[in-house]
Amino acid sequence: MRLSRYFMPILKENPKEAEIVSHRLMLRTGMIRQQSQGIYSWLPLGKRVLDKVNAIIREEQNRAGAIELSMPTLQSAELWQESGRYEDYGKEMLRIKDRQDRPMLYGPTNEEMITDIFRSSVKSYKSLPLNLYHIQLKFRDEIRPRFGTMRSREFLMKDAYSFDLTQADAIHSYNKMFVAYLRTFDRLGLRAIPMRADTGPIGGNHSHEFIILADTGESEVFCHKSFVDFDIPSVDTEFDDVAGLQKIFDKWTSVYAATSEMHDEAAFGAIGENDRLSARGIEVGHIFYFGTKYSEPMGAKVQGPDGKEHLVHMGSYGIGPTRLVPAIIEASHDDNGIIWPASVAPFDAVVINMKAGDEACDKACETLYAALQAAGKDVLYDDTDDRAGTKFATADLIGVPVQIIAGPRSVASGEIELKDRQTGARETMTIEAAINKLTA
Ligand code: P5A
Repeated sequence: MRLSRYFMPILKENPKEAEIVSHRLMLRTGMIRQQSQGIYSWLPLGKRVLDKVNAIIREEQNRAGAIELSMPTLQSAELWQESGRYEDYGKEMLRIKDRQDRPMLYGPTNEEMITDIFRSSVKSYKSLPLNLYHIQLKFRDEIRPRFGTMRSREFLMKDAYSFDLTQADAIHSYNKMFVAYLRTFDRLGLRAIPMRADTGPIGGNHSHEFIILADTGESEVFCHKSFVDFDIPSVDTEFDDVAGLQKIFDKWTSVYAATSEMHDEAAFGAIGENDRLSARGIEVGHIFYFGTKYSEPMGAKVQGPDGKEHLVHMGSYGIGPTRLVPAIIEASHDDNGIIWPASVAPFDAVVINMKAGDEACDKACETLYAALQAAGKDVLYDDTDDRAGTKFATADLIGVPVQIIAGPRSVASGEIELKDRQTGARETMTIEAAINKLTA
């Protein structure tokens, strides 16, 4: 992508309305734009990051055996009247009428809709286990939307829904998502701690929130420090291995970790003083097992091996991609801007032409740009006629992991400079060596 043709509306000043660093940086880099309270557009730079986050979520959901579909944002109130949640959900639900005066709503979650899809076509235990998910916009009319897309009214959610014949099978489905979440957050460069959590309007009594520790987090959390050393399940994890997954779950829940709603002061106090961590955190995921809470009122049953009808046991599993993007920034930035983990960086590298219009600089940059693109890399080419200082500041601000700096002096001797955004380390090398290094 040539910066001269791109749409990346960088702000020179720090936006006043932004209270936390991620919100400030997302506005300054032109990743997002507020359209009305708690409702955001994702501009091209932000959209690139969001897509990369979603791709990782999707890969790990698929690996765990979940199957992607797509459900609408608008739902009929009827389904929610069936489950009994239409009244219960309160003011957070945006209620709308269509032209025939039929009550509709903008979905805050999809338990009812997926249960309806399930009951309409699954009749036998032989189709189980089943886990269906989508990545779709939700709307919750939060009293206090704030911190940009961290807590917005319209937001993206990956929501998965599992269906099983028995409670034991449903726990295995829960453990699959638990493990998939550990892997997902790790690949996003985050250390997420699963914590016993309250279930609120979703329901059930077996639930974990996945929390990223951050001073700006909205939740108050309490846990044992040892989480930092726990191993992330490997890519070869066998998701059908019931005992194996249970072992991972048991390990990750073997020490104290709870959100404030579930906090047990006595259990926490029993931990040695040096091992106690009382901190703030950002909830990036939340998983629930709620048994037959929806299958019962909505009549979602399958025929079991005994020939009898059984209500299915369900769970639901959420991740907030539009919250994850600011959470990653909270965890990874410095005074100059964002430091993206390579896995979600909007571009793998930025080529900085220090003197656009200079024949040798242009030629060196075009060579680098073409070679890296041909190797499948996402490259931003700063071919604008801005001053070099502005270009460096922009490159640092948007946090692309590798900067390739081509100035007249180095290019004259066939060389460029590579700068690592995270460490600040610089290396001078030939253009060819740089291409080899970055495409290896
Ligand atoms: C689980 C999937 C649910 O809604 N039903 C389907 C269950 N869970 S939840 O905890 O309420 O939400 C799941 C995740 O969505 C993100 N999230 C938000 N992100 C941004 N702005 C919001 N207002 C918001 N509300 C929820 C969180 O990451 C949460 O863990």
